[in-house]
Amino acid sequence: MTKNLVSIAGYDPSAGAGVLLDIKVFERLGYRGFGVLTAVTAQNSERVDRVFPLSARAVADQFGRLVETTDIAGIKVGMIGTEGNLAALARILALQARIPRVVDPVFRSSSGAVLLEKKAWPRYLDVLGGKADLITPNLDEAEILVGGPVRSVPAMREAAAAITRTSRIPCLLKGGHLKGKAVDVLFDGREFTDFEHERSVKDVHGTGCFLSSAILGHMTERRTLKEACGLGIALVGRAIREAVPASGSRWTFDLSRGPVLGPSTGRGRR
Ligand code: PXL
Repeated sequence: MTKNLVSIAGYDPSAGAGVLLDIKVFERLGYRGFGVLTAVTAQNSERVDRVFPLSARAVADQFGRLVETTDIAGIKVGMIGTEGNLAALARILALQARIPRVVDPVFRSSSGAVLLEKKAWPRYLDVLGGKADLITPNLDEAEILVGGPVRSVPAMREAAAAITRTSRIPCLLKGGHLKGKAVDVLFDGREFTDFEHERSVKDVHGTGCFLSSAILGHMTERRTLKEACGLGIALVGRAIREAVPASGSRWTFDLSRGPVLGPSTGRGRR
């Protein structure tokens, strides 16, 4: 049986990020993708113009009706929008402890638009504490979560451990924008793993969404967290190399071509 994965995130009509991208990643990996919207955005490949959050009731009911008839194997959370939706998400995730849950703390877009209202930032780790199996901040988001600069690999290790201590969630801290080498640091609650990778010369929209979705897929395959992160990082690297120009200096993923990429290949289902 094909596994069902759910993205709970924002709607980006340009499909460069958010629920639309997540579902494409799930399906290219061989899963069935489902989506629960937290907010609608008006944006294009250059900037997020406006955010229209949905109510916490709308989020809870979308998810509630979906799981009444769909057996889900994993959940990924991206853009949340509001403090009310953060609380709704905490209730949803707490009831799904038997499946892998990845939370990607999306606070603002690369163009600076606020994607989670600011008053919720300091509460993020507390509210979601113990209710997910991986959290995937980038350097900017880690600085917001720990309240100080995170600009080197040792500082990344310290920040990842601090985030896990506060949230009781293993942390993959993405260092793609680090000066010098590009390295992501995983703290699984016991040990650190560094994933060094090529620095992207392309400014690709949605890499965080892509990565957390790909890692979730691999987590549902009974991989260790370390293996799932390594596979997800390798996959997003490949997708970045194959990304296509969007507009200006920005690039976007093109998942319309090519074979199924992931763990569900080779099982004779396709
Ligand atoms: O890449 C972060 C992100 C996530 N989700 C949605 C977005 C963005 C960035 O613009 O619009 C819906």
